[in-house]
Amino acid sequence: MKPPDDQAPLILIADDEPMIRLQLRRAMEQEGYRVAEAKNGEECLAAYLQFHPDIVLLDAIMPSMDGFTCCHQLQQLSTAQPVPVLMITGLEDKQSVDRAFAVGAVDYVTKPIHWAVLLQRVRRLIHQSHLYEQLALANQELQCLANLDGLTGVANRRRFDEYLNKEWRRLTREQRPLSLILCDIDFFKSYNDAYGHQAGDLCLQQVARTIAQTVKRPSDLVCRYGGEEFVVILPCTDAAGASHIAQEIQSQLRSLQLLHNQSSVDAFVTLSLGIATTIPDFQLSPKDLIRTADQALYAAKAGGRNRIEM
Ligand code: GH3
Ligand code: MG
Ligand code: MG
Ligand code: MG
Repeated sequence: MKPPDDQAPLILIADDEPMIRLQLRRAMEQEGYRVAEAKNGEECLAAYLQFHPDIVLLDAIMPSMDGFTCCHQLQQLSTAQPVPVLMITGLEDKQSVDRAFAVGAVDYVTKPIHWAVLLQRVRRLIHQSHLYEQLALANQELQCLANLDGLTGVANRRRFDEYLNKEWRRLTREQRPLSLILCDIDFFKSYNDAYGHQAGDLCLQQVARTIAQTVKRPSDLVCRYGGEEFVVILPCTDAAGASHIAQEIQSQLRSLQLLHNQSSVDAFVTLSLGIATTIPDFQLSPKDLIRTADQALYAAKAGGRNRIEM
């Protein structure tokens, strides 16, 4: 008999007959699995929430909550992953089999138990359940990457749209302000021409990092809006707050002293910044806020660059 370690798969056994539970426990422990037990459906649900087993071996007929109801409720607990339930029951009729699969069971074994078959099925279900978990994790990572800009590591345009819409709806409900700061590097075309495209990319990375480090709240989001444009979403921030942050971005970037000998406003890389603030409501849309920030940015460019307009 393999001693169970605390990494071993955990099997939850739910059956009202103590003898069956004992036999199942012995068979599972012999394979090196850990075991938890429940006497009925209610206990099974509680044990599932407490222990998060890898799979559930579930009897169909039990007093109070039966296996069908329990299986159905188990599937409602997690939206991420179906709970792997293997029904073990004396019921052999088609109706019971169909009902078990209809409530979410993934496998069905009849009593008297054919032990070799049961063990193979348990092994396969555990394997599948682990694959499913790995897939879910990989998917999460992909989701995360799909929201980031490859060059600078800040959020991309797609994430910007998604987050702005979400915060717009929230702040419409809460009637609190939302600010945007649109930042555009001054004379960046001539920066590329003077220092080369690779240096340009490095410059974009440094500007992105500077903005990201200046912005402090967890709810603030820095995004790459376009080529050399960045946008900061500042929920629950009024015009004065946004203006303060814009000045801070400007001065932090200035202190980096990134040389730009083709700029006619400074010896270093500078930004023009446009701020827009509103209390979102149903008459307006995020597009209006973006347009206002864009107009402010345009005014900053027209007014001589290296400045903030709102
Ligand atoms: P302005 O002060 O009016 O903003 O002038 P500008 O030269 O910055 O503006 P313009 O829109 O004419 O040029 C933007 C430049 O940004 C052009 C493009 O070559 C450069 N650019 C855009 N994306 C990237 C990128 O990913 N890497 C590099 N190195 N350059 C980029
Ligand atoms: Mg029973
Ligand atoms: Mg631009
Ligand atoms: Mg520019």
